[in-house]
Amino acid sequence: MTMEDKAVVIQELENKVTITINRPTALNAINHEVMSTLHEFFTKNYNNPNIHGVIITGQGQKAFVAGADIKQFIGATAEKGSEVAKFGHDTFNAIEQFHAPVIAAVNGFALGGGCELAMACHIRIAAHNAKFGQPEVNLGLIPGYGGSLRLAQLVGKGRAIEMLLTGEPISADLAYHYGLVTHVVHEDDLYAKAHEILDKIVVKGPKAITELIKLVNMDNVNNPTLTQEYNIFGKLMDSDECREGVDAFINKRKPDFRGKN
Ligand code: CO8
Repeated sequence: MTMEDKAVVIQELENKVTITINRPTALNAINHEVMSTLHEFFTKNYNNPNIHGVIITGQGQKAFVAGADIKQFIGATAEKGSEVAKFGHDTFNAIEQFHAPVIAAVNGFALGGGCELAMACHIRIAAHNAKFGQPEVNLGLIPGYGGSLRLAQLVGKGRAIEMLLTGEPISADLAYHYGLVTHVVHEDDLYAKAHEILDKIVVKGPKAITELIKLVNMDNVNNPTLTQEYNIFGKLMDSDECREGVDAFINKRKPDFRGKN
């Protein structure tokens, strides 16, 4: 298997790791291979002193990550749905609690699980063409990787609930205005900006950096909203509403949710 065939490409240079989600034909949607590679990296390397910082991005010009792979939702039971969502939670919690800074360099669509991946990172920066959203309601679903909690934490409850209930994406500029990202730059400058931020952090005391990351994210350890979310996600996945939403997405038509349960 060449590097180009891998769903996630991990490169290390001078103690900084770049993780690229590499499924551009599916807009970098998160399948099992993507999630298990992220899980392995962030759990195995926790406290690895040789890793001073991480940048996560998506391959290509169009997407950071357009969500979980919807094509894998077909035929899922409630139990399987909760199990897959919980594995995503474990992975994103490991990112949030990582000992070194993790920056999301958002280079296009960050939707559903993609927005949730960005929100699990410590810092988010965006290219001008980035779009953020939690469109799960279009599928008769809710976020399954922590979005119900982290979006409200980052943008406030009022903005979060409008984004969650309408499923409408927002532009990079609005995301900046909401505080969801801290910088919006030209596409060509995105990685330079991510490195510039990391370079400011990696020269600081690493123990202090780790303790700050833990303190800022302490409320999310065993947070009940997170545990409820993956159970409810599973339950909704095994519903006619979700089957209609997924079928509509795959067949490129508008869903008709009325009368479904
Ligand atoms: N999953 C699978 N395939 C995808 C996804 C996705 N999330 N997003 C895009 N693709 C595929 C399309 O099906 C299409 O494939 P094909 O060429 O074979 O038809 C290809 O990528 C290109 O996409 P489009 O042709 O649709 O490109 P457009 O520019 O017309 O539209 C959009 C781009 C607006 C991003 C559109 O693709 C879209 O709406 N995608 C879905 C976005 C979405 O709903 N994301 C949320 C998914 S649910 C989720 O993330 C829940 C997280 C918790 C999961 C818990 C575990 C089970």
